[in-house]
Amino acid sequence: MTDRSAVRAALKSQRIETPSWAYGNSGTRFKVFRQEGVPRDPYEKLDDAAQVHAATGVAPVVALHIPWDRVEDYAGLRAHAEERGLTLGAINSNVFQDDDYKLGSVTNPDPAVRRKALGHLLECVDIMDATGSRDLKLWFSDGTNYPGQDDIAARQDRLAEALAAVYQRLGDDQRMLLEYKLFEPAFYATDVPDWGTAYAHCLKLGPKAQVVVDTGHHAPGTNIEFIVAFLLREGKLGGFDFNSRFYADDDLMVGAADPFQLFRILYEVVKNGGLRAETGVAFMLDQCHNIEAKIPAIIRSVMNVQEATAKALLVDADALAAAQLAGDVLEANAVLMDAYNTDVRPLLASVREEQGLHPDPMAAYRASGWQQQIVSGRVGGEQAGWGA
Ligand code: PSV
Ligand code: MN
Ligand code: MN
Repeated sequence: MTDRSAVRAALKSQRIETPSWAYGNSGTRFKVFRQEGVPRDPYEKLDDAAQVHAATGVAPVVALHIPWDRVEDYAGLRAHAEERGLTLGAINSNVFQDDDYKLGSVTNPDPAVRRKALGHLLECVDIMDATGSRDLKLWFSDGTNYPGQDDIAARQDRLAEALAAVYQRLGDDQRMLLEYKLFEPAFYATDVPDWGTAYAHCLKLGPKAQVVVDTGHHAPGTNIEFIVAFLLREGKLGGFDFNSRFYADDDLMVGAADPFQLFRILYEVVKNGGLRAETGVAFMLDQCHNIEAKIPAIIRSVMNVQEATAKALLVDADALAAAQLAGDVLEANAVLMDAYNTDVRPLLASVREEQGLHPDPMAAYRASGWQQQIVSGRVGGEQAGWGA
């Protein structure tokens, strides 16, 4: 039997970090569809994030992407967040949008480009000092398109050198999260293509370097929950970039394409202690809402993570352990599936009511009138956008 009060407490204490870029306009390389009422600057993105937190009660942290969220005064941005009950989360570096980075950033054969990229990463740590952020999230688009284009091992040396310089600069309470991705934009060899590469670099760097698992960054069929269990066991899982995918890095709403996979991942998180705050596992979203309304899509995503977490918490650990010990394959599988097949929506509704929230976050947002307010109020100026 699972302890229902412990389940309720765990659901109340989970924190889900939303990405600033999900509030802005986004699209594919074919077209960005503009939406009415979209934020015009990072301050308005935080205003929208505050609505997601108001509706769900579990999303008080917002990740920033630099330079997309560049402002003059980061302490002022932090104050703006705090006035709305938010804190600023991971600072996502961006060394993938300048012409200079055509052949790579920190792995570029040209030392001048490498210096420029490292300068940006160090600037991101300065920004963390001002925003109070704990995490620097590093994703490198670096890689090659053609065999022979560059020396694979030399690129690893250059990467290690840059990572070590950034690691040196981190404060005592700051971490760096290294994100891997199989391919795109590099199509032949990506410099950080998988968890093994990220893990090996983080292991050499030390305890403040951790791996981040973006759920959209694997080959089809990859067993992501295995990676999660392994990294947690090694104390090297820094967090997630949650999203879902049908084909490649689709950045669709988490839990939309494969809710069973999300459950399996969260079961490994729960089982291996990753829900405990002291493990530092960050539950971040990394999504784009190209055709659907953005704030409700982010609320839905938060709910999807909560539902998968609730199901994972409901797994009867004693019954599962007994079945596993007995070698009862079918029973062990049935215990897991029982939890997955439970409708946890009433449980989550009652947890929310206990927290003084509306039982249905989507309805709460609809009733708030915020959408109408931003559509009529945010006219003029440039809408903030992904890649802007
Ligand atoms: C790269 O595909 C990525 O997942 C990284 O996290 C980037 O920072 C982010 O997407 C940009 O949307
Ligand atoms: Mn990501
Ligand atoms: Mn991605």
